[in-house]
Amino acid sequence: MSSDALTPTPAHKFTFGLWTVGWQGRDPFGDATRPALDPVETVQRLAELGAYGVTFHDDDLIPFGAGDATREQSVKRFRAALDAAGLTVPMATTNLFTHPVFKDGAFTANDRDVRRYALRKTIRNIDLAVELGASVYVAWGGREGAESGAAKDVRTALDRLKEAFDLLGEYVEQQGYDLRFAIEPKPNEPRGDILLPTVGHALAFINELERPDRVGLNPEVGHEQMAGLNFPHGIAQALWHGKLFHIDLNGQSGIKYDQDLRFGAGDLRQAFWLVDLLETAGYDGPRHFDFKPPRTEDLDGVWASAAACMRNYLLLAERSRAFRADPEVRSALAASRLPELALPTAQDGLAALLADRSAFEEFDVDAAARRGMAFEQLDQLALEHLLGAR
Ligand code: XLS
Ligand code: MN
Ligand code: MN
Repeated sequence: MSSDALTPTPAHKFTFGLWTVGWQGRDPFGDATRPALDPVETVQRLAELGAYGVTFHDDDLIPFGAGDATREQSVKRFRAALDAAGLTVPMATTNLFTHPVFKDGAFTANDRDVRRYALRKTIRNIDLAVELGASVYVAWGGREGAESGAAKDVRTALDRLKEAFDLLGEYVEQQGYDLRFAIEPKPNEPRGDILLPTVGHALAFINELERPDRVGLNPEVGHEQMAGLNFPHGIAQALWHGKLFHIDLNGQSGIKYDQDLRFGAGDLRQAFWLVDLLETAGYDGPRHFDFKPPRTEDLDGVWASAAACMRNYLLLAERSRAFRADPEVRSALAASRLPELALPTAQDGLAALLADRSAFEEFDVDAAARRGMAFEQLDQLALEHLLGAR
């Protein structure tokens, strides 16, 4: 494996949220274990590590409630740092969850004033996102949900959620912005149950919007895995619908709280299949890391963890290339009848299918049932490539 293939460069399109390396380690049981990071330093350090860009919530960059002067100053410093480091801002998002005003949600808060405020807060940051060059705007509705049954009328809340995306789409269109929205599903945390809990729920919701073409997904590895779902399968379906607008890469070990481990930690086999999919399916968006360096780490550990996210992605990409290039894998794929799955089931149409006695009347069901699928040999080859044994 050449060391070049493992050196991150901007061409790999690795991006990080300011809030990821900037996480101070505050959790429900403990205080911060690390000092705050200046976004300017984050930009410099990420550029040194080979990243392509940074992303942010409005409040990561400009303290909540700051006056115009502080706002301008923060943006000016950030922009100067980006220019000096050559980093891009492909995506931005809104913090609609930290301030107590959002305790019952933002776009779906029962309190109408809060909903109107949330839309204005989002629109203000959309202007900044576009100014900084973003083409994707993420919407994670962490507080859109409930802990108890009667507290949220889910069907009405979905009306309000649709209303919000329709208004935001109208605004973006009115301004002539080249900006698409990416909904980020999550099953729970911080709310007991969050609306649009999985990729599938969000895909169905998008179809009900006024401007479905402008809205896609930003799935996060750990979020689907918190629901026990197969992340690469979810991503494959998002790609199939043309809806993978962005992606949040991290690690998660099974069904528990949102761990946000560095990419490659947690479920390594799913990480392998995910990279294999992204690299072979032609996904060309940012590889965005949304992780939290554990609170055990000092700042050196933070940068080591960020570097490891990129290195693990590149290692897995290299393992995927080796897997796909192996002649034994090609034969194993054929033995498992993958090429056959790509053939239409009834290429001559329904009438031909109905007239084909070999398809039913003369079909040897027992013989077909006896045929092994050879999946174990194929999967073992994948495992050996993943382990570096081939
Ligand atoms: C939280 C989400 C959040 C979004 C951006 O679980 O992952 O960080 O990605 O608001
Ligand atoms: Mn997460
Ligand atoms: Mn995320």
